[in-house]
Amino acid sequence: MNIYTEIVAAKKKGQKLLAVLIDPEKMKIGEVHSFIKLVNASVATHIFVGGSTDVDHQIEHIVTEIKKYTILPVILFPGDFSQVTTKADGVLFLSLISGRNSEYLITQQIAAVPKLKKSSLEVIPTGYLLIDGGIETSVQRTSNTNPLPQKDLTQILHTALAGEYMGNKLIYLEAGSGANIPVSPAIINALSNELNDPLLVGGGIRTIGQLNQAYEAGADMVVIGTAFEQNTAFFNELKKEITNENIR
Ligand code: 1GP
Repeated sequence: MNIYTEIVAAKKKGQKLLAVLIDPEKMKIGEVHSFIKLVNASVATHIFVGGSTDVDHQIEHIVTEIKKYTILPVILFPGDFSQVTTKADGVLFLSLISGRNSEYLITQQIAAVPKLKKSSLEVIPTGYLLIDGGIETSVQRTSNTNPLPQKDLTQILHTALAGEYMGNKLIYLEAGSGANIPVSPAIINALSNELNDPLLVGGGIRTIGQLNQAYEAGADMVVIGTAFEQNTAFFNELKKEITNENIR
């Protein structure tokens, strides 16, 4: 499986992708099977696993359990290097380029190398931008960086383009898990017009309307966690009502 090649191919065809985010701190091992059954029956195309923290080091167990029940690509979305496990298919190798904390620009990346070297994980360099989602989110707290205000469109655009010029293969706009305000369609639109990289958008997307808005504005992949955690019926609602026929 080449995860990145498939994302690029979907973008070329205009197919939209949906990642379900599983936070290892919020899911118990015993809940994984039934949750993954719902994911498999839904329109989701990818599973992301990770969180700002994983105090009990559950991620490897959770990923191993997920892999038993699905053929969807399982991609790590790590809050720090300790969340890298060889049991997944790939890893978003994140650089928090909206921030100025060297810990999340290079230190954590170096710390991840010993595990990555020994693994067959597909490593996908990803420029990660934290955008103000209206509340202080855990990614903001943990990373100790300030989000970019949504009104600073030029700064957001230039940061994303710098991320692309630096060689990142994906650009990820993050309003933060549980954000009040998702990344605006205007920002998504401006970036998708200028970037070559596939564009991922997540944080605070809870409704079919918001999901469709993000796709229509140019998001190639939307990442949703909280809405599925809080209401598993959302999987079915999406299936019935999603207007975007291009989603797999
Ligand atoms: C993925 O952090 C988000 O980018 C997930 O956000 O939990 O608000 O869906 P939600």
